[in-house]
Amino acid sequence: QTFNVAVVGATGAVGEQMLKTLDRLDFPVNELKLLSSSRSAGKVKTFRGTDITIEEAKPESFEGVQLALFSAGGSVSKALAHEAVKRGAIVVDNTSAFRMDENVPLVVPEVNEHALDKHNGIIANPNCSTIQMVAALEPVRRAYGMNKLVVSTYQAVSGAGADAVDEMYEQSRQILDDQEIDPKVLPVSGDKKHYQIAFNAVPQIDVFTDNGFTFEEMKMINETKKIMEEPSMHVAATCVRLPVETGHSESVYIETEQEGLTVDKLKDLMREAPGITLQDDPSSQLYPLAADAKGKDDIFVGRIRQDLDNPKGFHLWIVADNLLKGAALNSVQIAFSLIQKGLLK
Ligand code: 11C
Repeated sequence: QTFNVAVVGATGAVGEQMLKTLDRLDFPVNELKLLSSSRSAGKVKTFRGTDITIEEAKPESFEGVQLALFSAGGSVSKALAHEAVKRGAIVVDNTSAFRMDENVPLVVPEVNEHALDKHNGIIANPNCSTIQMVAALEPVRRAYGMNKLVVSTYQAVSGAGADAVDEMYEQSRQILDDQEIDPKVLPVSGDKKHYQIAFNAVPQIDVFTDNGFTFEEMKMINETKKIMEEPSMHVAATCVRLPVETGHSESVYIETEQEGLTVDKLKDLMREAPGITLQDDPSSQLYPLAADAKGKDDIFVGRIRQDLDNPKGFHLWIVADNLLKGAALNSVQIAFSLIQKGLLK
């Protein structure tokens, strides 16, 4: 069986990866519709040898569509996802628009594929930095329980979109050439102030919320509890942007509920986990690097250490391509899960 698929936001950094991922994973596409804002309508993209003209996304665009992959920003999803569902499509939404809605499953297939069974037309794809963390930690949580999770991120600029990537390269050149820089995009294009990203580390991703955490930090906290179905787990996050093009890195500290986990057992859990590659050998300086993770489907885990004061505490370094497992790949994996479960018709 093949399916009529729409990609909404086809020209964005994630949309671009969505097309490549559908193609290389042999997703059974009958007809592919590419949709976007009016700004990008009329552009042409090639999919499996066929040129497809991008159309402006409107409610009627979804007639006959069975699967709609949205990644054109929260406002587009809010305006059009329900319209797509009304017309019979299942929506996999890669924005934060519906993630915390209790009627919307928030899914990383390796962690909570079962949540798809209760979908009401919309399925949310989590935030990139959340996906790689929960997918790596779920095998530990299942085997030993988890009370506490504290994460600091080292996030790539492509998470903030193509304009942010351009800004990083332009600023780098300007600084090397002793020219003035004029930050306009990062840390958040819509916020009041903009800061240098080249040769810098910026502790703000997305806007601040009233409690002093940024929205990105709150996404990591709330989404993790929802996906792992652990509402009372203690989760804290500090999210930092670095001048890395693609590949989010995370320093994670966890405390298990039960005793008995060791570094060797944790490494075995990582070796056995789907979609995880263990890269951990201090004697040969082997550990995950963002530059190596770019373009790869797997999540890379290393620097695994037992805490020196708490035997139930462990430290890990988790790295993944934020545009692939963090976005496009996870969305396409959700779509495959829907097919496997007979939910996509
Ligand atoms: C970043 N994590 O790196 C963000 C990008 O809620 O899907 C993804 C935003 C989201 O800036």
